[in-house]
Amino acid sequence: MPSKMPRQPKSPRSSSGKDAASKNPKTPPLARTSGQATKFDPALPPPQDTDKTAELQQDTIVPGTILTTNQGVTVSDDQNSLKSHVRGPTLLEDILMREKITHFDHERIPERVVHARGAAAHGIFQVYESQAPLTMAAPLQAPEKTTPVFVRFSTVAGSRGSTDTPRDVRGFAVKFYTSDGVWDLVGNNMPVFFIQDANKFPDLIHAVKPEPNNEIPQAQSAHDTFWDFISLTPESAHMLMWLMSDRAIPQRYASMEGFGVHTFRLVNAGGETRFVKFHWKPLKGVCSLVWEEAQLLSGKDPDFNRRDLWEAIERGDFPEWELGLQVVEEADEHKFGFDLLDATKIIPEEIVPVVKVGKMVLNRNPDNFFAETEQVAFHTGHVIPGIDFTNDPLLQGRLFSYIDTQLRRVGPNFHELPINRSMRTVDNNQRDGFGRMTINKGRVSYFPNSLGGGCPMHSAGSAEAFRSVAIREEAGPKVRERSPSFADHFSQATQFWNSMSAWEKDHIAAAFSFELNQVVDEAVRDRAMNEILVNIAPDLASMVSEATGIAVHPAGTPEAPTPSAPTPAAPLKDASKLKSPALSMDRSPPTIKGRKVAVLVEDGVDTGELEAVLESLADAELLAETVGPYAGPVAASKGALKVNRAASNAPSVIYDAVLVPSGVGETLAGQSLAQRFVHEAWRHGKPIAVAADAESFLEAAGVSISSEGITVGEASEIAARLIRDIAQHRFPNRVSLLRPS
Ligand code: HDE
Repeated sequence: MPSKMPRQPKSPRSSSGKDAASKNPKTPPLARTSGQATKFDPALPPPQDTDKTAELQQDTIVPGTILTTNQGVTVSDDQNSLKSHVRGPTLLEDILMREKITHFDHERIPERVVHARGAAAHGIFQVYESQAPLTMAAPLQAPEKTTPVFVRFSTVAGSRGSTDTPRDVRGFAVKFYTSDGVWDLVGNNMPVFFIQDANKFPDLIHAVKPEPNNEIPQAQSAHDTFWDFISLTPESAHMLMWLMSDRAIPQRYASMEGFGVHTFRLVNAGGETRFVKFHWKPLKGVCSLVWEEAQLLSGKDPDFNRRDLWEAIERGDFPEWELGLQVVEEADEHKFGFDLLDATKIIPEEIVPVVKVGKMVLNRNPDNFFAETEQVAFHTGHVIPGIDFTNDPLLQGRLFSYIDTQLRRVGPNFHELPINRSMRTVDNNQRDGFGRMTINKGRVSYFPNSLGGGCPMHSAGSAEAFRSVAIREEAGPKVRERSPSFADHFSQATQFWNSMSAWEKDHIAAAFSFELNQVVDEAVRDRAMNEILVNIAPDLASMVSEATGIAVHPAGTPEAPTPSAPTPAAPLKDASKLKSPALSMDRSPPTIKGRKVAVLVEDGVDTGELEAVLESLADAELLAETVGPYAGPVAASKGALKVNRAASNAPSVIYDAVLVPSGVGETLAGQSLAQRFVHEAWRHGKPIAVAADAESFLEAAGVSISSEGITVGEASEIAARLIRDIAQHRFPNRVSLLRPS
């Protein structure tokens, strides 16, 4: 029989909702106190408050040996339907077949309207020091306390079955199972957004999604409708810069930054409130792919990012991020020259530093993709005491949209599903609906009541209850308008451009050129150039103009656009000097742990040397794989050597670096597949190290030996030099993407 994990009740909590143990070490963890909803069998031991894994186990099924129906009846034969005779028609009476097929017919739920493709993992969050002066938020109180989290990364535009590596924004959604209830920080890997008002979201998404007549193209912004919308929406200029940068093609989820995007509020126990922007800083550093690599990966390994996340966690190389806070005092709200409520703006880190207050570690893969990754339901409105909202009109719209979408996608009782349910017992008068799981006892499901002793009661006087901050709103007429303080659409786009290194500018201009070369409509191309790019940076516009053939209309000519067109409400600032160095990715990652090296092997490889190389790479915490002509053995100097991967199945784009040991160069030089392998690695800026006898192989592959990050040397030294070069991530100056040689 399939067996459930040992049965435990859902975690009972103290009525205050705080982890009693963390306050008073003498109190047994999670002692049951009066006032709290209890489970049917209170005699069973409660799980640890902080252990979501244990809590999930009560719904985790381990496969057994005996096949049953959904009603628990043992099945004798599940491969043949019931027929009137051996060659006769199937009978309506075949309850076994009907149950099986009907369930199958209903296996899918609607995919997310955006962010459909994603991957997720469990983990924990721990604060470094109490942030009680800033906020009551439970995970930010005590360093000795861990809060379970479930994090889902996603792309936006593609369907659930699309690829991991399109040019796109990545979702970075964190569910904290806190002792005060669930808190969702539903962010992205970019700190700004395309639009300022939620009312435009359906337009944006309709424009970027596949075009409605033919559902083409999948998971791409490089098409007419996206650029039509964007070129008419100057508020998107800043986000467009992020999207055209390599941030839109992250190398791995573990090397992405995350951002809450909106300005939120922190609230402390005294009711004081401050503005805050949330950041996630990856401890692996911020690293991206290059565009051609991302495109190749889409075909060769569409699961590239989710595979990396899964495998890293399986081998114990846990992805980690620090939570950063940018805190702004209420009194400073208007000192920035842009509006904190405008989600198209960042607060440069050089102006308000990001203070790192805690760490999140992802340490467990889900057991079941559907039950966890697909059914997880995030909502920006899932907040706990200590966190509150601002009037950002994008955030305000999200507060409506997420609950609405979960009701449609997962159902009214989505909060009861194991992956969504609060670690704190839920107790209210909401009842019924599809798939209700709890059996709520008693006659009373209303308030006020006397028959239920007035329970469950409001916690009006409790300091720990959620109550919205009593912000004093300005008086004014009810309007359907954008605030004039949201009118500067270009300064921060220019600031982004100014903050980039030369190779990053090259990649951004190449990305714009790729996209606009894909756009067919001449008016859209023209508008993207002359209404948007020209207003961001003239040098960007001329680089893209050269690579697309779209003319820049000189100032003073009839076609010349108005700066900040089409409807500037304020004069365009001189942004040419704005710069925020923190925006650049031009820095080496702090660790090389877990990077993958392809070691190309063939008949004739020197076994001793290969073993030494593999040992050096392993000592540096790199993952080396031998890549041969096929997955079987090659004839090495000391006999048959089983290789890890066949070159036909393991393209260079799945590796970070390539090494060619001695004894194989000549053979490889005659193989077009091997040549393509190193040529691509070279084009994509990856470190390459080859033994001296493989120099001619590099030449045959069209690799410029004098370029940075290429080592040709003695067998004893190439591994060390490759390790040193891997520490730089890439050598992006080798090949211009805008003007490829
Ligand atoms: Fe979302 N967004 N969004 N979004 N969003 C959804 O909720 C929406 C926005 C983000 O892994 C939907 O469960 C509106 C900004 C992530 O499950 C939906 C607006 C940011 C995820 C929705 C925005 C995000 C979503 C679709 C404009 C970064 C995936 C399915 C106001 C801060 C979460 C779902 C996951 C998902 C609406 C803009 C992040 C329809 C209306 C800005 C990471 O509710």
